[in-house]
Formats: sequence, C-alpha cells, structure tokens
Amino acid sequence: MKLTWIAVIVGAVVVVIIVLGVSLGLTVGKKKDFKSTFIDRCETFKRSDCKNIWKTFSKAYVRRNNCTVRMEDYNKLMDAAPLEPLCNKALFWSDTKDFARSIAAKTDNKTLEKTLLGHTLDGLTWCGKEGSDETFTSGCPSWGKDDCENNPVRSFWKRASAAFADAACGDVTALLNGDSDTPFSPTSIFGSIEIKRLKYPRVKSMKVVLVSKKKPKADCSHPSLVDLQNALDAGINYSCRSNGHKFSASVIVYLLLMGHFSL
Ligand code: N1C
Repeated sequence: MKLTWIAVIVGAVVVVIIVLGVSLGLTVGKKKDFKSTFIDRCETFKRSDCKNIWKTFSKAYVRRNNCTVRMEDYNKLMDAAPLEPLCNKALFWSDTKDFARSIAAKTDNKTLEKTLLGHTLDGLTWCGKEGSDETFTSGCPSWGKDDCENNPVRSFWKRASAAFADAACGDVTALLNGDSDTPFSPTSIFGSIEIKRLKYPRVKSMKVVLVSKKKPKADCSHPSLVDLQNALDAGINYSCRSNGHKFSASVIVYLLLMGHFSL
C-alpha cells in the first residue's frame, strides 16, 4: 500500500516536471516577433500609446527601398515620443557602448538607450521591402556605409541621436575609447551628428572621459581631441580626463560608486 502511494507521488512529480519543462521550453524557444518586442519594450515606459508609436515608426520604412530611408523619415516618430530636457546628465559615447551602458545603469547619467525609443530599438535590426507591408529582420542593409548610408537602422540612430543632442543641456559628458587610434571620429554618429547640435548657451560644458580596457593608446593630448574641440560650439567649456589604466566597465562603475573616479 505504502509503495503504491510512493509510486503515485513520484509519478505525479514526474508529470509536473515534464509539463513545466515542455511549456518553459516552448516559451523560451519561441522567438518573439519584431513588433511584439517593440511594443513590449515600449510599454516598460508605462505608455498607453505604444501601438500608435509602432504605427508611426513602421511607416518610416515599410514598403520602401531600404537605401532611401532618410533620417527625416523618422521625424513623425520623434514627435510621437518627444524627449524631456536632459540637463547635466546627458551621457554621449562613441565606441564605448558597454562602458556607457554600465555607467548609465548605476548612475543618474542618461544615454539615448535609457530613453523610450533608444531602449525600444537598442540592438535590433529592421527593414522593409517594396510591395510588402511586413517588417523584416534579416536581409537588411548592414550598419556600415558599404551597403548604403540611408538605411532604416542607421537613419533611425542618426535621427534619434540628433533629438537626444537637442535635448541635452547644462554640462554633458562624452565617453570615448582610449584604446582606439582615433577616440574622436568625425564620421561616427557622435562626431557627425551629436556634437554639431550641442549649442551654447543651452550646453555649458563638455567633459570628455577616455576609458581603456587595454593599455591605453590615446590620452587627452591626442590630436583627434583637438578636432573635437574645434567641432564644439564656441562658448562650450571643454575638459578631458583619462583613467590612464586598463579598466573593465565594471571596475569603472565600482570606482565611480566608491567615489574614486568621477565622470
Ligand atoms: O557612431 P557612434 O558610436 O559614435 O554612435 C554613438 C552615439 C551615442 O552618443 C548615442 O547617443 O550615437 C548614439 N547611438 C546610440 O544611442 C546607439 N545605440 C545603439 C548611436 N548608435 C547606437 N547604437 C548602435 O551602436 C548602432 O546600431 C551601431 O551599431 C552602433 C554605433 O556605435 P558607435 O560607432 O560605437
């Protein structure tokens, strides 16, 4: 009798494990489609109009030739999700995405990826096709300009970065890569779009922080930083500091939190 009960309990446990395993496997294994990802991410910002934001977004590239989507095609999207002024906390970056993300996550600094549209589209690829209402996530032009400059993803980041720079005010920070041969690249989005839209007296100062994971190649005397200063609007105060060591993003965050390093 006792043995029968043990067999029944063990059997029930096995059934529960199998049911849970199968349903979990199905959920994890199923890739969310692009539209659901967009709306789910958008809704984390407690917006009730994410379906409308999606419609406005997709109109920019759906049914289009993927090499003719310009940054202006996202103007209506920017109007649908305008940015609040970002005073004394805008954090720009170039070639230092993981550093910027870790720092922004642990501090009050705000990167574009912490805003609704930046967060919603971070890391995603999308494009359309002439004669189709669908959004595609493969077979799209690549980020580099080799395919074509006016592609849906690149034009979005250019437009969103322009809006982000327009919203910045007071003191801003730029996190640049000290391991790079050119920490300030005039062809990057930071160098070609954002820096040009920072206007004095709305923006008072820019602090450049050079971070390195390896033995740093560049310090604050690097010639490309002279180009950066020349690109800055007259009146914006410039300063630069370099950590001068190889630090991982998590070490920098730790030093920041302990007050041994500041942005
Ligand atoms: O070309 P970049 O860097 O100088 O662009 C970074 C600059 C930041 O200050 C951001 O405000 O432009 C903005 N930006 C993003 O926020 C962003 N998120 C994700 C630009 N690009 C962004 N991405 C992706 O990073 C983009 O799809 C492409 O793959 C990179 C470009 O980064 P970069 O060349 O290091």
